[in-house]
Amino acid sequence: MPAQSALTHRTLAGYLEAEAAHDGGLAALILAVAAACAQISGLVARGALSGVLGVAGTENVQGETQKTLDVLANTILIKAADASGQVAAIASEEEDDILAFPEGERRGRHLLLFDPLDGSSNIDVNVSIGTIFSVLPAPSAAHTVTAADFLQPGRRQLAAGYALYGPQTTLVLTIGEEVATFTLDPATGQWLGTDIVLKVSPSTREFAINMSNRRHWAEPVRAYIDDCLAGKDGVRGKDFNMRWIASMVADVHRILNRGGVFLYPWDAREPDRAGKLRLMYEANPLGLIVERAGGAATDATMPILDIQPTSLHQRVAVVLGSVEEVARVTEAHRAA
Ligand code: AHM
Ligand code: MG
Repeated sequence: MPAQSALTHRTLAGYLEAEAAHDGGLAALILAVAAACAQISGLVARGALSGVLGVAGTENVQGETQKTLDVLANTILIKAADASGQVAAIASEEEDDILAFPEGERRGRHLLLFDPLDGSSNIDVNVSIGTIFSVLPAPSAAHTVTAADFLQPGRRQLAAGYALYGPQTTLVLTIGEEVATFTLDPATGQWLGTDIVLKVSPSTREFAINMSNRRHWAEPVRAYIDDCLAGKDGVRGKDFNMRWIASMVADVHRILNRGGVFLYPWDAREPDRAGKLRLMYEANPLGLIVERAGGAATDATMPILDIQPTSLHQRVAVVLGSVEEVARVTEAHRAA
């Protein structure tokens, strides 16, 4: 059950003033990103009426067809971050290269990363989607930021968050030690703190995986899921439920509220690729939030947050959620 906290109806600005008092630039950047998310939420809510459905007709660096909303959300976030005056450079899932201010024009001390629209396959079918973001420290030297400056392990993130555009628009943010939740009031455009403290329960009876890929999985994943499916009659001795929203933000949000384990493992369809999801834009921010909420996040061998990134758009296998299940999957891989 979600616990109660003293956050009720405190504005995001008020929360940041208290939590990030030592770093006004970071607070201003998060407020700018949150305002961009509120704008995206407005477009999402109006759907066909705001002309955001359908494909843009372009491809991103990963060879994926961009949806209209992928491109719009990307532009809105870049403009907001730029206007905040708090970023030294930006990396986006939808941009081939980083966007950096040239030497001499550099402003903020932060690197901003985002997946502007997570769960793109759900846009046109009116299912929950989201925006994921994180902030890393910029190098202190005055040189123009390069992609190499972004290659910092997830543990170095100064803040991470997501906006979930579902029945309600929710902002989940970690800055400091706790994970805080805000709800967008569409009447005023304000983000208001809600009285929910997200906590991932250590054990669970619910898993999330795209089952249609079963035949492509490595043996430890297949064995783990088969054991869950065997339920009471199998070695686990308990029945499991399954959910798969195909929006990582929405699956993670459920896990933060009621526990569960999420897997997007390596599979044999593209054996040279570590996984489908992106380390810098998806796994690191959500991994930090899940860890801070008492859960665990690994690539099936080691904590996501300890991975030393080697490239900006790097893929990674992801196992995250309730610690007992993540440990079980991770140990099975180590033993294999
Ligand atoms: P996206 O960022 O292009 O939307 O892709 C990431 C999404 C995740 O949100 C989700 O967990 C996964 O892709 C769904 O993949 P699949 O369509 O294979 O189920
Ligand atoms: Mg995504």
